Amino acid sequence: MNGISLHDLSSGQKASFAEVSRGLGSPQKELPCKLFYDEVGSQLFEQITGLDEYYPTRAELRIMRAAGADIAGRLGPDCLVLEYGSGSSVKTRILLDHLKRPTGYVPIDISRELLQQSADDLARTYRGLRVFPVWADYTRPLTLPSDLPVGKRRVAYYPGSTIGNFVPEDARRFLAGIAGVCGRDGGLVIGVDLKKDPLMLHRAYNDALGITAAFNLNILTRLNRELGANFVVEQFRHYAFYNPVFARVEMHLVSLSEQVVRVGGVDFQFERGESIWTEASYKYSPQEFAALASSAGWNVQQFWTDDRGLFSVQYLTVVD
Ligand code: AVJ
Repeated sequence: MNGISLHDLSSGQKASFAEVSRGLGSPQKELPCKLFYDEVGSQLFEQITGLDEYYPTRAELRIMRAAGADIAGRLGPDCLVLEYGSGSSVKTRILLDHLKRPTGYVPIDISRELLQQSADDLARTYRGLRVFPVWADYTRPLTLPSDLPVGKRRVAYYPGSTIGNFVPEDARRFLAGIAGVCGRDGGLVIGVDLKKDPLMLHRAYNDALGITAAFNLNILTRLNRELGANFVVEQFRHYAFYNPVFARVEMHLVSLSEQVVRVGGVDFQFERGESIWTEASYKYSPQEFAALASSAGWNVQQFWTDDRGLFSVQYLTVVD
């Protein structure tokens, strides 16, 4: 069975050599964190969400279960739901369980396999729900399918605190872009991880089982496969820490030796101890996020948090 057909923007397909060589060629080497999410990486991420130390997913799920009815009530009936980075769509189900007559659901994801699977699963569970999966790298401008149902309003769902992966200026631009996509009367339900004890953050990105390390290192295996690179994975160390100056967790892959790595026919020199910066995960105070949202054309209407104040789900509306 083929399942629902994907709207294929083919940008999520393969690591781009141009992007990778630009990143590895800069003084502080870096790789875009979207490269984590190949098939293996997406599975590793799913494992991360179940780890004892990784509090965000559980906290967000608890908030969604407690506030689901309230959220759906605020969104109102007949809305078209667009989800950025839908992944396994687990949290989406809580939203869909409460939403009144959604006119359609548009999951957008970079991982083809996960997108196909969850789109098919959702369509099977929610009989009558029109699902329009879009396979795309949503960090780039994208053209949505032209045949989307109209409904009363467009609302975006952006859970997981993936907004934290953008540096604040890019986050602002991205949020402003969503405001444009949703248009007048648009809404956004977004998961935002909050500032907290740095040791708790440290543990969340340095789990005892080493799943986060495997997730980080998998990016090198992917480049070996897709760009014919020759990274020796054992020659790199997963290194993650919370930087309170920038309020972000940084993940790096640190070279354990002086070495040369060939990627797509080009040599890249590594000093011993030199890092590739693979991810930033910004944490916000409620006030800071409200200011960021406001600079992007959104008003925070409602803020929900868990009993320990670790994570937040926020409902934003487009400023008119
Ligand atoms: C999916 C981006 C929210 O930043 O916490 C998990 C990804 N990285 N462990 C995060 C991630 C390392 C995650 N987000």
